[in-house]
Amino acid sequence: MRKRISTLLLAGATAIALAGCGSGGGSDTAGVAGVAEDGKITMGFSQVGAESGWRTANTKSVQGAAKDAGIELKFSDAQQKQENQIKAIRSYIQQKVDVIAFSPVVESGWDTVLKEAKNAKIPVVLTDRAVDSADTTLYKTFLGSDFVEEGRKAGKWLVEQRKDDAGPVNIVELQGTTGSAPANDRKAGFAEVIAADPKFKIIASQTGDFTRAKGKEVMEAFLKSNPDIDLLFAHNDDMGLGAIEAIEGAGKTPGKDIEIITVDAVKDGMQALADGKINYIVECSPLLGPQLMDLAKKVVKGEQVPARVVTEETTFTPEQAKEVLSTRQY
Ligand code: GYE
Repeated sequence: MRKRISTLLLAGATAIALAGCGSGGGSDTAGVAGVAEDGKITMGFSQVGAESGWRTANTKSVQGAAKDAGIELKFSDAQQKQENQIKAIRSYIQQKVDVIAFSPVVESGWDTVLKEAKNAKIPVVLTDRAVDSADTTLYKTFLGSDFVEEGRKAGKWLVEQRKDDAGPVNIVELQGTTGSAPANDRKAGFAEVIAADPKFKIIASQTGDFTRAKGKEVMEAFLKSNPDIDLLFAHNDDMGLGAIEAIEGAGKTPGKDIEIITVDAVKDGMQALADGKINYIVECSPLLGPQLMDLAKKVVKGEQVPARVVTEETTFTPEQAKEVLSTRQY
């Protein structure tokens, strides 16, 4: 028996060495035996939370793709708290996973824990959101959307729609989670484009933390203090959907009295777009799982990967939403 275990362990060690991977496999004997037989990779994944429809779809995509790729996934939900993500990453380092993937809730404050992963020779893949670390050797690659471009697309639609309008166009903005890459970048991209004409005025801008409840609450406050809102730019569908409730509650018609642009294009958002309550949606795809698993396999093998992998995305008008709604995956 002892001989069998040591043979398995040795075979495991060989498999790991052949794969060019310095770290171990699973944390128990079964995991090690798995490495021995089929070179099974263990990934530690720290998810932001479950704040939106986008996030739920992203979690499903990651979990499904890990299964399909034969990768053992250790998954944790940080409930939108950076300290929870740091704890999860430290625990993955301790468990000697083969690769760590995470979607950083905010951009700053990651250097220390990323250095710990690097010292333990565990490669890190950023997915969905970026970090602002000056040292880009702290992670192997970053897979996700171009959020600045998403903000620009929202701005371009608005500029085009209102080109014959003398203005002013009073805009309120529901920002995503404070300090997160999508909130920072969508805000910047949108502001850059609408700066072309001073008739566009952002009269209020606050975080709704990417949730429906917060989006509703902040929109209610906006409506109370600003009688003349022409348009809402919400950094995701969920906040826009919460805002729709607030607008209806105030006796106004969303999509008409107050136009709405959102980002994501999850099913509920697309339904509201088809119903005319939202006017335009910039797509942001949560289906990152399969690409993430491909990248993870490559970095574990020590293969070269591009420093940045950008997701392909489109935009939707109400007519386009009606066409694709029935086949929307998420
Ligand atoms: O837009 C939002 C989610 O990071 C792209 O996070 C993601 C964003 C997405 O909560 O709905």
